[in-house]
Amino acid sequence: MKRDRITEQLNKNLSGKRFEHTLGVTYTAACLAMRYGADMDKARTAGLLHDCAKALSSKEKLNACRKLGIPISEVEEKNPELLHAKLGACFAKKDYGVDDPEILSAITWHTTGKPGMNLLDKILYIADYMEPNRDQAPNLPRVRELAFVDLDECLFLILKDTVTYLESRNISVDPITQETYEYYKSLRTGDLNE
Ligand code: DGI
Ligand code: FE
Ligand code: FE
Repeated sequence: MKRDRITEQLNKNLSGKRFEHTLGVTYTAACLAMRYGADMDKARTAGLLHDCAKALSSKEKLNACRKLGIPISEVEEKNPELLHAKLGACFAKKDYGVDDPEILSAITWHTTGKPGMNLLDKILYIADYMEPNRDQAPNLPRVRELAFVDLDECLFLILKDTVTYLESRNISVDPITQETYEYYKSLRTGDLNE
């Protein structure tokens, strides 16, 4: 599907607020792609579709995953919101005709991140966190500056604040989020090799 059709479709499927966020992520991902020489088209399509499964209720997310054969972990069972990432990648392929494995990977990992993300994964993860409509997270000015200076350092800061936030609200941290945090923390100090 062409990007303009995808945009029309999403405008129908998502709430006004979610659609605005989606456009914010799309343009922020495009800016980061410019900065780091990533594929601009892939960054825009990934941004556009990253939350395409967000409108389903928790129950619908769980049911859709069961129907599509997407495995549900214990943490996902308790926090079905997490599933919108994997489900989003599945819908992107099935309903929007996206076949590119890099785009589908970036959508799959945009919520938890994963250790050793590739450039597009990182760009989408960071764009989702810092797009212009976001205003709740701490350290947003620093994150927005760092994103254009050092992607891995930026990821570390986002993951640190995310884990701190989840723990402060007694929300269970997904093991992949925790691993991702440890991974980008260890990259800074070189602990990974010790
Ligand atoms: O979909 P968005 O709201 O744009 O952003 P997102 O895909 O990063 O999802 C954000 C939500 O995901 C936020 O409420 C925190 C939650 N989240 C991120 N990592 C974890 C998590 N929730 C749990 N339970 N565990 C995690 O590790
Ligand atoms: Fe999301
Ligand atoms: Fe998002």
